[in-house]
Amino acid sequence: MKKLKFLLLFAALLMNCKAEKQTTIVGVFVPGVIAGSPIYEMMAQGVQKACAEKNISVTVVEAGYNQAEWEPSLTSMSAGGRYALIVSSNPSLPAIAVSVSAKFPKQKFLLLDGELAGNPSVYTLRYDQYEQFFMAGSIAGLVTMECGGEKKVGLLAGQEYPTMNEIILPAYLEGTRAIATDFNVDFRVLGNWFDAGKAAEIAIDMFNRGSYVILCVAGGANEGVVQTAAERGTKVVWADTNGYGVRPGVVIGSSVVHQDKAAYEKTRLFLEGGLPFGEAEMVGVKDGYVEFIQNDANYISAVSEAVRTKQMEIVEGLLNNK
Ligand code: RBF
Repeated sequence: MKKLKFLLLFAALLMNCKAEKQTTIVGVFVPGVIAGSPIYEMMAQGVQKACAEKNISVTVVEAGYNQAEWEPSLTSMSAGGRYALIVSSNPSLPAIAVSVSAKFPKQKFLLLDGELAGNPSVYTLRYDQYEQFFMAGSIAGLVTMECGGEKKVGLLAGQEYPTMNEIILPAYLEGTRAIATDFNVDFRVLGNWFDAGKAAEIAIDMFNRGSYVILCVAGGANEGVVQTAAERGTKVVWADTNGYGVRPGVVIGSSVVHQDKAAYEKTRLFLEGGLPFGEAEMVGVKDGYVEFIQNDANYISAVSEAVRTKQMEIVEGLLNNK
């Protein structure tokens, strides 16, 4: 009898283990920290929403700002074989995932805001950031022209990376030149995604050297630029999420990507068995994933009607493929 009880207990334990192994878990790998970086916050929200609908648990791993630790951290996350899918975001992730994938080919990755085609373990979705930052440039140009300032706008980047140098900066410049052909961009690099104090110092210098508007793409450090602009009576263009509420009257543009929607839809597609691994997609304004937010009360009160009308024409031009 004692032996039977022991056997039953052992069998129950085994079944329990098996049940646990079969549970699907989705992992979110944050290359940085969520706080202050809405692009990561949107990713986590979208994945959580899709998984909640299917009763699937999600584990969020924040890998921190030391980029040398990202690959070892993603490797150990993959090595456990625990996650049916790992979701991450930023243009440096595809290369890291490829090298992890060589060691753990069964691990599947959904990578947002990055691009890689042809790896059977990786699906990527990026946004048309030419459109996103062209609209950021046009609003910066329009607001600068209206205040009668020098034809110069600022861009503060967390760091330099190919998408920044080859798409974001050129698109921003082109956007200003759609307003006046002799605009220039004062481009600065912070060197990290968190130091708001240093960002504020750089912003003071940029405003002193004639920029009236700064676009900030520096994650948690953006707050330093906003603070400086609020003190100086100058302006900020916000990227990725709706930033008008960050400092009403100071933020005069929000050029966003709907990464929450993309993360939700693609995670759901994965859970339904339909995510096309090996493919790389790009979505833009016409698809509804890139948008310049115009219907916000803080935009309407911060920006004149004349400027808003011109900006609307530019946005419509992109929608009509002009
Ligand atoms: N954007 C953020 O908002 N926060 C970050 O911590 C952050 N880290 C990044 C790290 C690397 C290596 C790269 C290439 C980009 C990073 N970005 C970050 C930028 C992000 O991918 C995107 O380009 C911008 O948010 C503009 O949409």
